[in-house]
Amino acid sequence: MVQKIIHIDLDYFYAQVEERDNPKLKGQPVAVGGSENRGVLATCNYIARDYGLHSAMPTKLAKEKCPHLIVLPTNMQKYKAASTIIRQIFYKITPIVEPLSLDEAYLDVTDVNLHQNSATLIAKEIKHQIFTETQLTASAGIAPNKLLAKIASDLNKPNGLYTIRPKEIDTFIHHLPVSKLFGVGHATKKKLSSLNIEYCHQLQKLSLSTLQAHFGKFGNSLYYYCRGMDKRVVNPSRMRKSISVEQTFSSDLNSLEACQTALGKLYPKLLTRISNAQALCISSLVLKITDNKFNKYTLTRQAHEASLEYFSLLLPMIITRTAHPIRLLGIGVQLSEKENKQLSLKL
Ligand code: DCP
Ligand code: MG
Ligand code: MG
Repeated sequence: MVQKIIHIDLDYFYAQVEERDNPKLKGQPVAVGGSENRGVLATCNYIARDYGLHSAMPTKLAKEKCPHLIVLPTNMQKYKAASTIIRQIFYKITPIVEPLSLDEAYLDVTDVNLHQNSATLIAKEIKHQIFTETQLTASAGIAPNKLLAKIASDLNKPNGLYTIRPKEIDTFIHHLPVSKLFGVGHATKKKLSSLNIEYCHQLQKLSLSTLQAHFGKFGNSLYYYCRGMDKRVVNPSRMRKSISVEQTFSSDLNSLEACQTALGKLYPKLLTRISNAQALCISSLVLKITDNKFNKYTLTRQAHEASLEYFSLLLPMIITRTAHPIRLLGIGVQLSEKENKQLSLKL
């Protein structure tokens, strides 16, 4: 049974939201990100990309390449509001939705009885609904598996749609650069290019055992990916349910004060992880400790933001559960898919 997978990804997401909300920005190079002093671009529109700008580029360098670039600060509340709407559109089509980030998801529409089960027409409808409800454009990739659907959604960006039918896979994959394959980052690309491999048809010539010898377990995936094959299923529960950080101390902590200091150091790390995960909504805070007798304690409290003040307030409540010094401290958040409009992640 052939799967029908749609991958949807919004175009220059943060910058497009800003453009939508301020029509004066239309036609100008626009980026969203940090300041010129140490900041980087979160993203930029396609006009700015023509100047060679891209996500994660230092803002200072971006301004050098494109002096009339307009750089706006991030406004996560607005991006999350748009994300909530697009997810609701996905869930109206099928419950088998795997969100990858705020602007992106896989949908398994194999058994969706809409548009005579044409995944391409379903994708068109999703794009149309997204535009009607958010005035934002998205790109869609339609293919028999996740690997190809994601590659396809990137092909005609912005506002693109690209379908790879089962019988087209061999031709499509033949001249595809290996760097487009899932999991092939800088290091793997370099290793492959040292083996004179740049395209999938060249990679297909390597045996499974050769690939395993060079790349370990990932060699196995590569063997199938370079043939356009991918067994990964759309996993509706993949979105992270919690995010945490912890530290085991080289010498045990003997006082509440020492624990508060340790908490202060762990906290920024937690914020970074939350921000990287692009989580929609916090539902509770979690603290955990292990004392030097290896007794473990956990404290969970409902909360809608990860504030240091609340963690500090909860800390004595968990510390007093043990009479022994503390060897490990962990803090974290539990996440909820449901966005509550008044209460949301505050960084
Ligand atoms: N993002 C970020 N830092 C990065 C990459 C992305 O903060 N290094 C944010 C900003 C993007 C959003 O995530 O708008 C979505 O990321 P995408 O990779 O989907 O990129 P865009 O949607 O911006 O552009 P594209 O049109 O290529 O999808
Ligand atoms: Mg995007
Ligand atoms: Mg994306």
